[in-house]
Amino acid sequence: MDKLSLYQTVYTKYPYTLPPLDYAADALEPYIDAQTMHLHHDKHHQAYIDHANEAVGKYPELQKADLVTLLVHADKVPSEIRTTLQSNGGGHLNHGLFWQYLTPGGGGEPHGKLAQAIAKSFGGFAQFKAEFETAAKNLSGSGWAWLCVRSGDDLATGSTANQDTPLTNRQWPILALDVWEHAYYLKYQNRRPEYIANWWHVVNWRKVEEQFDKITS
Ligand code: MN3
Repeated sequence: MDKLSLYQTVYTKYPYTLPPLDYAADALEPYIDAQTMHLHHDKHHQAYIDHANEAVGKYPELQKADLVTLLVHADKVPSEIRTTLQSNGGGHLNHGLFWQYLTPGGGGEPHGKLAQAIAKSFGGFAQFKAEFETAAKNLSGSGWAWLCVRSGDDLATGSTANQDTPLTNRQWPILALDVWEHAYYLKYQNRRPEYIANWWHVVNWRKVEEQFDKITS
């Protein structure tokens, strides 16, 4: 099966729509505050969607393709909207993943096959965590930190600038962390490391395990 299809959802069909959160905006307190969640989900994410819809709205032939396909095959997107779609379509896809991997009462450590793969790829959970944090902290400017499946059950941490997606490089994200300032500035100001440290408390490992199982099955 084409792994790309695992990232195609009802929300990545044109016209793109905002996936509702599975939890209340204040449910991730005190780690991620309600005001940030409202602005981030209802305003920032919606703006990416609006801009992506506006761009694709001019090209009926693109509307039949899933957004994931358009992002991975950017060469097939007219140059007039390529950058707009990369930023805004990418923003829509990335945020859709980000919300899924958050949950109140999250945190802890993964179990099962994912735990084994983390041990194999990084040496252990603590080593993985340190490597992921380094990727997130060292990213200069705006972007995302990722845990991705490379091939088989081999895992890697990494980052992308702006709204780029690891899917372009055929890496399969199973965990996403938004390190744009809009994701944390209201509560944490310039303290990105503190935001990252607190974000671990709301990671939805059950969802990450599920995605890992789908990608590797
Ligand atoms: Mn964001």
